[in-house]
Amino acid sequence: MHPGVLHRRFLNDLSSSLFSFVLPLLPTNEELTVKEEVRGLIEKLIKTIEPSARLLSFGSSCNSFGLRNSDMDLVVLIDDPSAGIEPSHFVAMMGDLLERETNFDVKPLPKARIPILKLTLAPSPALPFGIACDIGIENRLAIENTRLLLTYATIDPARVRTLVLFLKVWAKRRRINSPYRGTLSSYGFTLMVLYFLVHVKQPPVLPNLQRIAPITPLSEEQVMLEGRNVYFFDDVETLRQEWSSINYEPVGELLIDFFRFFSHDFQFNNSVLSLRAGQLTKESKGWVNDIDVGGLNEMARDRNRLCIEDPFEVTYNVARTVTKDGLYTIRGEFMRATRILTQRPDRAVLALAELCR
Ligand code: 3AT
Ligand code: MG
Repeated sequence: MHPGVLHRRFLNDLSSSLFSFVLPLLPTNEELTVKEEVRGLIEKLIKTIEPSARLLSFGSSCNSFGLRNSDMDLVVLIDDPSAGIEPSHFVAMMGDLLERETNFDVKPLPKARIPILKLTLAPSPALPFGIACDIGIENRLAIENTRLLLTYATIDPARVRTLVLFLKVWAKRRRINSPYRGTLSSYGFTLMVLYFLVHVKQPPVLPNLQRIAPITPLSEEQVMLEGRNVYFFDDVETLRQEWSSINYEPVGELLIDFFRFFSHDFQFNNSVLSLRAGQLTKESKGWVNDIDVGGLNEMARDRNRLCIEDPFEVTYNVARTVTKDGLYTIRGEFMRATRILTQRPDRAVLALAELCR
C-alpha cells in the first residue's frame, strides 16, 4: 500500500484510540454529584462565619479538563468589602470550624504565600479515592482563567478536550507533572496545548479569544480585575456561528505535531509561550537567567528555564517551578513521545500504551 495511505490510516486509528483512551478516565456523574454536595456543605458552614462568603470551584473540576478522582480546587470569595477579612485569619477560623463540624482531615496553611486550607477525606464506596481539596481565598483571577480555559474547550471539545486530557494523563504517568519537584503543573501543560492550537498550527485550530473585540465596547472598569486586564471573548453562541476553523486535522495528527514542535522547533532558551500574544522573547519580558550568579542564587537562576506567561497575570511565569533538570526531563519526554508516534507502529492503541508507560 502507498505510504501516504498507510500514514493516513495510522492517524485516523490514533485519533479514535485517543478518544477511547480518554473516555474511561473522565469523572463519573456520581463523583461529580458527591463533589458538588461537598462544596455546598462546606459553603454552608463557611457562611456561618461570614454570611457574604461564597465558595466556588475552579481548575479542572470546572474547566472541562478534569480527570476521574482529581483534586478539588475551591476558592472563598467574600462579597461584602466592609467585612474586612484578613485571609490568613479567615483560613485559621475556617480550619477550626471544619475540624469541628466535618469528617475531613484539616490542615490550614495560613502562613503560605497564598494562605490555603487543605482538606482530605478518606476513601469510601461512593468515593473510592477519597477527596483532596484545597481552599484558597479571594483568588478571583483563578476563576477567570478557569472560564478562559473552559471557553477554549467549548469551541472544539472533541479535539481540544481530548488533547489536553491525554497530555495531562501522559504527563502524570511520565512523572513530569510535579511543580514541587521541578516539573510543570497541569495548568502549565494546558496552556502549552492551547498556545499550540492558537499560535503554532496554521491554519489555527482555535482563535485568540483575548484578541477578538467585544460586540459592544467595554469600559476599563468592566475588564479590569485586581489591576489585570481579564477580558476575553466569551460569547460562545456567537463564536459557534461566526468562527469556524479551516484546520480539519485529526486529533492524532495534532498530538504528533504538538510533540514534534516542542521537541525540535520551540526555542526554550530564549522564547516565552504567551497564549495572549504568541511567541515572545525572554529578554522582552525581563525573564532572563543571570549567568554569573552562583551558590545562593541557584533557585533564582532556575526560575526562568521554561517560560509560560499567565494569560491575565502577565508578569507571572506559570512555569517558574521548572528547574534545569526538570526542563531537560520534559524535553526528553517530548522527544521520546515523538519517536514512539512517528516510528509508525502498526497499532495506535499500542503506541499510546507505550507512550504512557
Ligand atoms: P489537575 O486535574 O488538578 O491535575 P488542574 O486543571 O486543576 O489539574 P492545576 O491543579 O495545575 O490544574 O491548577 C488548578 C487551577 O489553579 C488552574 C488555575 O486556575 C490555577 N493555577 C494553577 N497553577 C497556577 C499558576 N502557576 N498560576 C496561576 N494560576 C494557577
Ligand atoms: Mg487541580
